[in-house]
Amino acid sequence: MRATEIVLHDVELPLRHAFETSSHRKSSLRHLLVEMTAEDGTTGWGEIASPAGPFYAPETTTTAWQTAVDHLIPAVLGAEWVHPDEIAGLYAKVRGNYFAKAGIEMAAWTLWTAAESVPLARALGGDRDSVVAGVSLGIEPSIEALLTEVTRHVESGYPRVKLKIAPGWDVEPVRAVREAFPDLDVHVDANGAYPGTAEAGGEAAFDVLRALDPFRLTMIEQPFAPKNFLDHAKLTAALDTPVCLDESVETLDDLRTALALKAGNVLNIKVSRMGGLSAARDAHAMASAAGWPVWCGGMHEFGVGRLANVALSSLPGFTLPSDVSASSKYYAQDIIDPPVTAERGVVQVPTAPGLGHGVLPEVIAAHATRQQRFKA
Ligand code: OSB
Ligand code: MG
Repeated sequence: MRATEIVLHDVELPLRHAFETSSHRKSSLRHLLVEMTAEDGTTGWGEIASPAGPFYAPETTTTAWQTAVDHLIPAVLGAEWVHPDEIAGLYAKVRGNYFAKAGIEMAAWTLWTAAESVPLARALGGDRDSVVAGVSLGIEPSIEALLTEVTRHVESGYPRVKLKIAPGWDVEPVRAVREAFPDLDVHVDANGAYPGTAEAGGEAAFDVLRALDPFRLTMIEQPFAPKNFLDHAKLTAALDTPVCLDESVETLDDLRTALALKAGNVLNIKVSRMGGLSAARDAHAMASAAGWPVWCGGMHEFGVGRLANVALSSLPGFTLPSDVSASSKYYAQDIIDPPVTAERGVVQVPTAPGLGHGVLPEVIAAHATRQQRFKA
């Protein structure tokens, strides 16, 4: 297979509900769509779902565009390959930049599965027809506003709710949600906002996290900074509540480190964070073999990245609900047709070849702020 044309689309979609994390607040999102065409005319799509700013990972939309243009697209355009597992090898010399790599590699996966007439989920080793979705709720201006959001999503059938926490917004919101919903599957995600024991306030932060233990949370996700494996290990040993890693695991080597140190006991696998579907599939195999349950995390993807997440979530080790909520949770108009829907929190895995849903070029064009075409 040979990609002879790649078009990069810089697309901004308005969010239906502003989203706030421990670091910033957003009312629209800009992602880069990768349209990859082979010499026989078959097309695949990928999504570079980098946040605009370097707060989740070092990449930004701007650096991802530049890395794709200067390094990844030149390496992939015109190169011969037999299977998408070979794509990462084409730009093996490029360090990091996992979001940019993931979008390019995803386009190759959807291109290849379209050409082979096989659904993306099956090609990855998925064996489920549907996957269970959870929602991720941002930091709200008040506990009342948070309870309104939780209620809205529980009433629309989502069986799991993840709450973003940060120092100062942790024990009280968790207590309020637990009191209002005694049996709900609730977990929290700190995006690394708590200081570790080598930093000022680290001991106090440890006590706050310990105070979350009685609330029967399904997990505490990424309390400490990405490279702080040791405090994650210390917390894992200290709590009954499982500890989940997100930002810490960008590579299979990071995962080996986490497994060896017992720096958690659950893994959030993000296609974007791990540089693509092949690495995400391999992380799933490695974590599952070690007995860690996994789930698929999201980056508020548009439909292309969302469908890749749905396909990945159909693999057997994805035993916890994934962040693959309906397109409509975030976007009034998605760029795929039909949009991803959830029926009482259950999302169907597409059975059509490739990505499995159509892509809407006119919607992409209407929301694109720039487009650039590259030819072999
Ligand atoms: O940590 O999971 C995270 C979005 C941006 C940055 C980090 C995270 C998130 C989410 C998104 O939680 C969840 C989703 O896409 O549904
Ligand atoms: Mg997370």
